[in-house]
Amino acid sequence: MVKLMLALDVMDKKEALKIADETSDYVDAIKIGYPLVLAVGLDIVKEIKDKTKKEVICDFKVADIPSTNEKIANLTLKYADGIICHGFVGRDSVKAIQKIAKQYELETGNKKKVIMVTEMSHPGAVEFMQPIADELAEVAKELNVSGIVAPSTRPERLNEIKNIVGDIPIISPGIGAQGGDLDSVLNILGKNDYVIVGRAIYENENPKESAHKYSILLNKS
Ligand code: BMP
Repeated sequence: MVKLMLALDVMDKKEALKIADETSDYVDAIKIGYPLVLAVGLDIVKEIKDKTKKEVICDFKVADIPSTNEKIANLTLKYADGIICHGFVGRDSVKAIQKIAKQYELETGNKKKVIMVTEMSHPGAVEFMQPIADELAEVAKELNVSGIVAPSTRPERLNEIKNIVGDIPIISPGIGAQGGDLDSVLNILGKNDYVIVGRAIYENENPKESAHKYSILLNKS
């Protein structure tokens, strides 16, 4: 069974907590990014974790020099279970985040995930990212990151990237609002992988029902 990660890109605290709470029976993890954190502050990570007891991943697509990446990772991983970063900035920048994740793991005993983007799901990703995505996937494997991001909007590319990264878990956006074909994606992904769904759940008039529907579809995989 492929897992479900809710992309909680709403920008209101009450709404975020309500949706997180009412969908929590059906989602395996919650992804929080700039829209919510810039709107209401980083404390929302802890609040959502406390309320749902779910894994919370911060999607900050960190892409800076190693010393700045370290600072961002330090602030983020205090409460978040994982952080998403870019790999195109170079191995040293990713390793800086992995170093902080390791420190937190040693201090707290809790696993902290460092997830690296390979190819993005939007049309513009074919311009600059797709040509280097296979190499990024090789780097992800070499660095033994905890997960990679790869697109559900291009199942053929998802498959190629999966073949490169092997057993590194994939978190894959593009199902729902971006029009990705769930059946094709479920033929590729496995039990350690996640499908990310955002708007199709939180913009639905009944987010709980929508999350339930996706969980049933994924259960059949
Ligand atoms: P939605 O299901 O509403 O399209 O949301 C997808 C989520 O995944 C958003 O949070 C977006 O920022 C993120 N995302 C993406 O869509 N494509 C990528 O390549 C990488 C992402 O993190």
